[in-house]
Amino acid sequence: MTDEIFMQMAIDLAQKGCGWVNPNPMVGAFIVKNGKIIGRGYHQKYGELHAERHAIADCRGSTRGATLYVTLEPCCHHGKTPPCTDAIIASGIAKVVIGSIDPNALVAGKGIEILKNHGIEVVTGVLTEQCEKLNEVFFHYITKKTPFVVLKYAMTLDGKIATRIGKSKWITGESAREKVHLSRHRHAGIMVGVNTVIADDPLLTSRLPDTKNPSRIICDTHLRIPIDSKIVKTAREIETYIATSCDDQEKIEPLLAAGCILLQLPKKNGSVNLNELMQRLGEKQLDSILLEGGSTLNFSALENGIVNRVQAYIASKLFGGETAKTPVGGKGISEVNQAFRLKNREITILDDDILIEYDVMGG
Ligand code: AOF
Ligand code: ZN
Repeated sequence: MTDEIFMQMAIDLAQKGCGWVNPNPMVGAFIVKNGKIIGRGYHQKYGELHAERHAIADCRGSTRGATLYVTLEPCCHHGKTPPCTDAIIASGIAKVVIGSIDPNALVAGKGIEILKNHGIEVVTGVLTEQCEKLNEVFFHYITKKTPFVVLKYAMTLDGKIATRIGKSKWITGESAREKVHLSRHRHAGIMVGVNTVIADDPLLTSRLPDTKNPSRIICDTHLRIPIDSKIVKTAREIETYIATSCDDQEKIEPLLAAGCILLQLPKKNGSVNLNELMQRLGEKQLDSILLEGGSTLNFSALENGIVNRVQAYIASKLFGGETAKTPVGGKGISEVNQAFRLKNREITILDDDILIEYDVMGG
């Protein structure tokens, strides 16, 4: 029972690294001696000290004989920092309680083995499910090498994302919108289709204090993005990728001059190949993407199997209108058994609105 309490505290502490550590994992650690907490630490920023080293450095008094609680198996490789197993062994810690095994091939059980070989008692399986959930993005990215994609939309209770004349500000209330901005901070990238840029001229930034802006990815097969759009005008300050199949130098040059990064991709069914785009973004260390529409790109993303989660914000409003847009457009399916299947429902109430989240089966 005490093990679970300390592990839960380590999970909560790890979450402080959210949005700052990508594509590395969020990790939290507590060091306990004679039932008392003597040190704590978490992974704060990408490329900096790991949680275990922060916790050891935080200890007042001797760590000899103490127990380390850590949400992820300690690393045993020389990366940007030396192995945490070295620091644990040197500290005289007698017992290590681990939440989840590190799927990183450089670690993957080897960290545990090294600790055991040095006579340290290792306990695994404490709040494993919660620790895996904490790092579902990392677990996905380190094994698949492509970003974890979250398809997010806000719609009215009658399933519209805009009125019949295309007005969409605002569908949901303040709390839901705040959650979306926090979500932008958490994800490495935010992706939209060029039609959304043309229609709304968005900035796609996080408006909350102490948050970071995600890289922006615009799917623009024919390079139709307006050179005077807010996205292009701010491309020097915020990393901006334009994914395109167009090789017209006259269109490319002004975008490059404005600071955009062009990703040249082949076409698939008439638009940019999204599977290849995900590979390329993975190579650029983007571990997670918030896909914010529009409806054509949303369908295409589902059809190409790149979506891992759906986040649907449902507002306490009704718009009506035969032609008012819905979240997922495109060609659609013809038979019910062709539906994209969802599982693991989670519901959050946000004042008058509701957030429903699902995992995409096979995603
Ligand atoms: C972290 N923070 O607290 C722990 C990590 O490139 P490096 O040297 O920072 O190593 C990254 C790997 O280290 C990461 O993929 C994971 O396998 C392991 N553990 N990483 O960034 C931490 N404990
Ligand atoms: Zn480490």
